[in-house]
Parts: sequence; structure tokens; C-alpha cells
Amino acid sequence: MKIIHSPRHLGHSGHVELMNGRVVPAFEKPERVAMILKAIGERNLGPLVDPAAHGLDPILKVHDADYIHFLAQAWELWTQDGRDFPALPSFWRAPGMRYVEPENIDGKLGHFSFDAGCCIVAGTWDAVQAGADIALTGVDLVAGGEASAFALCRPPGHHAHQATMGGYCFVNNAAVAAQAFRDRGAARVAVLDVDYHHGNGTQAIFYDRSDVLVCTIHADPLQEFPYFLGFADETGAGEGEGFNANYPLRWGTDYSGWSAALDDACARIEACGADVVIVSLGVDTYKDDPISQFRLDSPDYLKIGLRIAKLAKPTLFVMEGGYAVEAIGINVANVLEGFEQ
Ligand code: SP5
Ligand code: ZN
Repeated sequence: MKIIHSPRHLGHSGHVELMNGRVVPAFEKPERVAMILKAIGERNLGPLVDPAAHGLDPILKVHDADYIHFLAQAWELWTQDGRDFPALPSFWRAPGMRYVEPENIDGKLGHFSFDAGCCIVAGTWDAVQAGADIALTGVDLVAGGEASAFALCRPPGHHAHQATMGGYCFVNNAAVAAQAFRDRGAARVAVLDVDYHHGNGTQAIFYDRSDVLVCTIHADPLQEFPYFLGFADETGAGEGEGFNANYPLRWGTDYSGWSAALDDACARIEACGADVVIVSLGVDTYKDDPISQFRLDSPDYLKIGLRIAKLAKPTLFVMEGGYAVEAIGINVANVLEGFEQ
């Protein structure tokens, strides 16, 4: 399976996040990709391929122009104010306040975010653009006849809404890829999101559409981030009714409970007749993930790959979360190896 990778993710580094009320080094760090590359090399998966530049147009099909313009200029505005440290939002609106983009960078950061998980540094926008190009190159490969591809995106994407960053995500790489498959002729696309956290951005982007089925298996939002979306009764709206499926699972869920949700999601994907599957691949379901509370173990990821392969559909894997750096490579490589068995 071709693996699309770019070193440009390295520009998004040295950043922080707000965790348990404290500013701490970001869990979403460059070492994650280094460990995945190491495991891929050791298992003879690959080859690695470079992304091709696709420009902003395919991004602007799922994100608002003012939001993308903000991402492109945020670091410049932040440093114009004389700040030489990473940019982090700290002000948000409450319901009832006005939805108007402020001129001030602190106002803009809050306007376009839903948490303090998206820190911006000098190289963030370049890394984010490279991530979208990685996903779009994956679409080119799969639409061009490859059975599968792995888009090794970093930063991740599935929490990003049309005009909102959050949860370490800026541009929703899986959503950009889903739209690109549609534009290249796929009648229906299925997104299977197996990250520990709800894929709130992907859900929101496609919520009223029947051409993109979104299935997400995640920690119950009553217990876990993103808290305010991802409940089982969110089934889609209007034309999209029946084309969103959420599988919220309680903290402590192990593979037996988790895989029952996977089986159900796979049955839905088969029933909807999707032409192509995008897997939002997070491995933060792992038992030793430092910010997560599921109990999957490394061999379980082989079974996940095998189950997805049984769908027998063209498949694009898009990297999302996973913060147990010592195991992330093993777990991701296991999914890919299980898929190819
Ligand atoms: C892509 C992705 O996986 N994003 C995840 C963002 C999660 N950010 C908030 C996590 C809050 C977890 N709180 C747990 C406290 C651990 N001591
Ligand atoms: Zn996650």
C-alpha cells in the first residue's frame, strides 16, 4: 500500500495545549509520525510517496473562505502584536452573542476555534496545507485504481468543522478527501471514523447530505471530549437523515465491545452501497494512550484492518489521533498489515 508522507509536518512543533487547566507540551507532536515511519520501514510496508500540490480549491469545498484566510494569516497577526511564542485562543462566545469575525487576533482565534487544543506556530499553516495535499494525493491514487492508500496526515483533521479548529485539527483532511472522491465521480463515499474521539467536524460537514455516510465509533461525549456532539440520536438531517451513525461507548470499552460497533458500522457501509471508504484512523483507542480511556491492545489493530478489508472496497486510510508514542507505530502498522492480509 502506498503511504503518502511529507516532512513538512515538522513545522508544526514546539506547541502547547491547555490540559486539565494547565498549559502543557502538546500531545500531538512530530514524534508520532517518526514512530509510524519507523514501524512502516521495519515491516516493509509502503512505498512512501510524496504528496502533489493541489492548492486551496479542494479545501475551500468543505471549509469557509474566511476561516482558511484566518489560518493562513494567524501567525503573522499574532507576531505583529509582538508575541514570539505559540498562539493559543482563550476567549469564546456564549450562545446569544454575535457571530461576527473580530479584527483582533485574540478575537479571531476564539471566533474560529472551540477549544485551546489548536496552537498555531510559524510552520503550522504549511504543515496543515501539506496534510491536505497528502489526503488529496491519496484520493488521486485510489481514484486512479489503487486498492488502498495511507495518507499519513499530521496534524489530524476530524475535529475541524467548516469554520472551526479544535482538538488538534485545522483542516479536515478526511472531509476534503471525501469531497474530492465525489468530485472525481464516486456516487457515495463512506467515512469510517475509528479514532477514540467523536469525529465532530466530519459529522457536521456532511450532516445534511446523503452522498457521504459518516460512521463514528468513539468515547461517550457525556464522559469525553468533544463533549457537545457525538450522541447516538444524531442520525443526520434533511436529505442526510439516516446517513450519520454514532457509536458512543463508555470508558473502559475493550475490543469485544468496540468490535461490535465496528461490525454494525461495516454493515451500514455495505448497505449504503458506498463506492469508496475513507478510514479516519486514530489509534488513541489503545489501552495505554495517555489521554484516552479505551482498552484496545496492539493485536486488536490487526483485526480492525482485517474487518475493514472484508468490505472489499477501495479504501483510503487518513491518519487522525493516537498519543502513546511508543506504540503508535506498531498499532498503525498492524491496521495496515491486517488490511493487506
Ligand atoms: C485528533 C484527536 O485525537 N484529538 C483529540 C483532542 C483531545 N483533546 C482533549 C482531551 C481531553 C482529555 N482529558 C483527559 C485528561 C487526561 N489526564
Ligand atoms: Zn482522538
